[in-house]
Amino acid sequence: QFAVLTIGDGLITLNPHENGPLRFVSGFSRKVGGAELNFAIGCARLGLQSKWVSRLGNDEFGRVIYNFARGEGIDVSNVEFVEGYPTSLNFKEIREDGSGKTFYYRQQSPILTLKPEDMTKELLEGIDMLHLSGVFLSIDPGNRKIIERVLKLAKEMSIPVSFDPNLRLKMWTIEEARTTFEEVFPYVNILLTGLDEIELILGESSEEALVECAERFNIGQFVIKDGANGARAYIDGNWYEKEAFVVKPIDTVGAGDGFDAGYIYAYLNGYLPEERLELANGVGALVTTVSGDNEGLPYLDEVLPFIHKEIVIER
Ligand code: KDG
Repeated sequence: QFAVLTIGDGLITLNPHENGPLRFVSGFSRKVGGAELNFAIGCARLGLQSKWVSRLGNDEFGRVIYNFARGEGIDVSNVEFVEGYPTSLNFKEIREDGSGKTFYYRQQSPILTLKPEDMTKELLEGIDMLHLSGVFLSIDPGNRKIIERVLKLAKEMSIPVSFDPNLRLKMWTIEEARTTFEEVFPYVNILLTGLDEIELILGESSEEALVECAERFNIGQFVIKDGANGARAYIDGNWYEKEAFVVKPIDTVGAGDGFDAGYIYAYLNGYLPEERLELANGVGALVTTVSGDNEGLPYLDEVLPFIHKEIVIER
């Protein structure tokens, strides 16, 4: 199978036992999250080889995340435990419609110890897609050097790059994000972005503005996720569109990461543009039906019958 590589913080994610404002919630379930890790899990479940580069605290929670990732079949040979940096936490607030809010405790994330020198040719050997996200970049300005190095290596080695801006305005300002994305976009082959976030990044989200951005940075596949309204993509001069699947969402956090995994799986396996959007929509939809960032990520034999509306008899 094809191999993907991603880099990012792993978090202990605390899912609330009740919906509504966090200040009234007293019970939480300890789960695992992190945008790039969710992506890596999504890819592994679909059957891709999935490598995740990270740093974890040398503590109980670090072990939880490591064992979880390993249990999902992710290549964790580039995940290290570091002293003096506690594993990051994320408390989630969930509203009645399933949408979520994050409250981070990650000021001293273990991933601050990752260095540009950790990005090597050897790390990228055999990789078919390098997937990066704005979350990692938002953690520390120093991470730009790491991303610059891995992007240059990927270019040298002709490895395509997918990127999800994953704009987190609790982590950095829109100005910082914009300046950083200007540096990253020229390396990106596949951009996977939410409609609302690209509107914040570009200041508008008209079709002309999206095409202008795709052309300015020479982004071959410019994919727009719009949740329950479906997804669109501008690919080599043409627009493609696919409606969303109707589900009853209970926790939408992580749906975008699932969408990305579905899209990249489909692209690597030669699916046509509309089929890529369809699989990605299917993965994203299924994520929202289960509590937790990644528990709902489907295996291939779950998502295919779902998107083709096949009846699965279980008895
Ligand atoms: O996409 C899901 C993420 O938002 C969540 O897992 C936490 O990585 C995370 C982040 O920093 O937002």
